[in-house]
Amino acid sequence: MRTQTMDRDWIATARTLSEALPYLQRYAGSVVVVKFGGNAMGDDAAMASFARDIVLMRQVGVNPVVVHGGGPMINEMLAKLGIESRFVRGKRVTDRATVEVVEMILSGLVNKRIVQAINDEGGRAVGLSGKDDDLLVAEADDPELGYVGRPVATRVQVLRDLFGAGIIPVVAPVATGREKNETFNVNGDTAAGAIAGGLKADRLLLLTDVAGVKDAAGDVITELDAARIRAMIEDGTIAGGMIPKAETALAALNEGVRAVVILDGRLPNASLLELFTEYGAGSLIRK
Ligand code: X2W
Repeated sequence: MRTQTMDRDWIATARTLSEALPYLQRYAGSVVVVKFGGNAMGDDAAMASFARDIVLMRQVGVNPVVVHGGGPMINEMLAKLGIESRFVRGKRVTDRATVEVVEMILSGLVNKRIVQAINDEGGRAVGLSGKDDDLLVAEADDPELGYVGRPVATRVQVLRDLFGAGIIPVVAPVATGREKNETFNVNGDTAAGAIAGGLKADRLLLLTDVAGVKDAAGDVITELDAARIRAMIEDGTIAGGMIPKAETALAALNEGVRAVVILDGRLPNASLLELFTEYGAGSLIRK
């Protein structure tokens, strides 16, 4: 609809678009892997807003890949089925009954919800899991954890094929194994890191529910290198749920990802803020 009322600052809107040009140029043709965690998913409005950001990225020539989690949704279904959940070092202890629920919820319910949200915003999303075309191959991480997988190989050609067709891949963190008929539950951050590594992505965005990596005083560190991350894990400044994210960042940088950003996915348009404005959201980690 056309309007000539200045009921909002249209001139500022136009200026914002103009100022984004250098960033749009910088990221055109790049590969950006976005980890969308279950805690960041929120309500339908938050889902739609996330989907819009992804569609916009694709529209301006970025090749986005969404790798999602869904821990809270798995918890809910396990509770309904009367199966107990236990976490060891941030990972779900996964027996045979649990891995079946994990695959159903992640590859089914959560994956299709995100695919649909992206399509509803005018994008073309296709959902897959690590089993599709052997995208993510894992082996048992730790005998104590059961069917929890540690990624040992990726086969990312299917993602490049989808990019070429203008399609946004949405990946559930369920992996296949080296033996026939194996299924592994992979932590969403770990899966996103492995896929970003396989693609040698330009950016891995880990959308979480905290503002970023914090120093001992509790302030967000906007830019840091791998050595500082390692030191902060060692001295305990990085603790709890930030440990797997920080370790994912280190592994991804090692495999050739250019930079990893840990940022608050609850901020409106968090990924656009990070990619297309001078304001870098969250913590940027480089080698
Ligand atoms: C996770 C997979 C889902 C996930 C789980 O079973 O909950 C392991 O813990 P969020 O929402 O990103 O936490 N897998 C091994 O990572 O979900």
